[in-house]
Amino acid sequence: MFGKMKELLSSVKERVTRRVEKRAEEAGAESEPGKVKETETIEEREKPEERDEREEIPEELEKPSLKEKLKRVIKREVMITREDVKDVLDELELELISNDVAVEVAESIREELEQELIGKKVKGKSEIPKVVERSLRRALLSVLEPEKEVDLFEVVEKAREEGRPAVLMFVGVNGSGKTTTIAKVAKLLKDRGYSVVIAAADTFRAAAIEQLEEHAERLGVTLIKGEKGDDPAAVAFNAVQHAESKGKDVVLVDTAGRAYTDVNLMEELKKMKRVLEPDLVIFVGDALAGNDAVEQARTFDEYVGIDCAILTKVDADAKGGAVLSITKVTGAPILYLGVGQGYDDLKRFTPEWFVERVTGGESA
Ligand SMILES: Nc1nc2c(ncn2[C@@H]2O[C@H](COP(=O)(O)OP(=O)(O)OP(=O)(O)O)[C@@H](O)[C@H]2O)c(=O)[nH]1
Ligand SMILES: [Mg+2]
Repeated sequence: MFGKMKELLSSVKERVTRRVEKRAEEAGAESEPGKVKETETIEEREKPEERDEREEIPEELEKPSLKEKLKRVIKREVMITREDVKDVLDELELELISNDVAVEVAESIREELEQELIGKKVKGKSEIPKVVERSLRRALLSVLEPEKEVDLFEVVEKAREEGRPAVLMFVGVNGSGKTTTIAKVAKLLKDRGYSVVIAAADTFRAAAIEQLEEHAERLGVTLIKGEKGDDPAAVAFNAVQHAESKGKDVVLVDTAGRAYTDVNLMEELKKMKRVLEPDLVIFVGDALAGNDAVEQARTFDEYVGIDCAILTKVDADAKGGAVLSITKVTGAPILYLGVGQGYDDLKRFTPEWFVERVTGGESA
């Protein structure tokens, strides 16, 4: 998961570090040895082996080797300059884009990084990669910050307090994983003790209804369905009425996959939203579609307004571009990631988890 993204970020860290180190070395080699010594850190001076050496050799006779000089020089404070980072960040921006990161998101990450890095003072070899990593984390977190937080369970609880079922409507293009995700969410909610009704409002294909029937049966949740070709809004509305009359907690509305370029079908979705007044419109996108998933989200957001997103097939996604881009482009948070075909393959998403994962925390 996200292997390529991780590689790319780690190479940025290395390259910036090497640049800054090299410049520090060059600057140090030009300066007086005495000056260099002044900036040695306490830690270095206290190293017992070096103390021993100094005791043996009178200070005025001590001629440090070039290697040693460089070792000391690297302890000096250096300021990161535009020169140090420019090429690397140029490349990073392009590489992010070729990793399916949306252009505006890649630009934003680059700008954040420039602001974070240029002018920053770093001291010592070990501090440079840490500073770069911290800056990377901040830049990534900033594009993952939604306009509004959404918590699935809070939404369900709030509706419950109001004495009505929460209505969650799932939208997305063909094959993005809506039906599978609904089954996973139904399981998640059921495991938490909520009663769930699924509305088979994908009346476009008979097979879609059968697919949901199978899930509902296996999960032990109620399915409200119509016939192939029925008005999807009417089927969903029936499901909500059923849930209201039976005191159920949540209605999950499956909708037919549709091309986001198909104006009629997008209008149909708009109508469904008007009739249902869902608590959440959840965009389901296939992470493997990369930048196209981001464009889909943008268009669904423009037409119907999306409150949050779930990205699927992330188990096979090396690039991570869609995951990194969707929130910045739509303002909507990612709630979960689909990480397999089983009912439990739904992972809670947080920006911190993602950033940790791609910037190479040990466990990631
Ligand atoms: N590996 C993997 N496969 C997934 C995941 N989510 C869904 N799939 C698979 O993707 C395929 C399509 O999933 P569906 O749930 O039928 O997609 P849909 O959006 O309902 O499709 P339509 O109703 O035709 O628009 C199925 O083979 C799923 O098993 C996931 O997180 N990981
Ligand atoms: Mg489906």
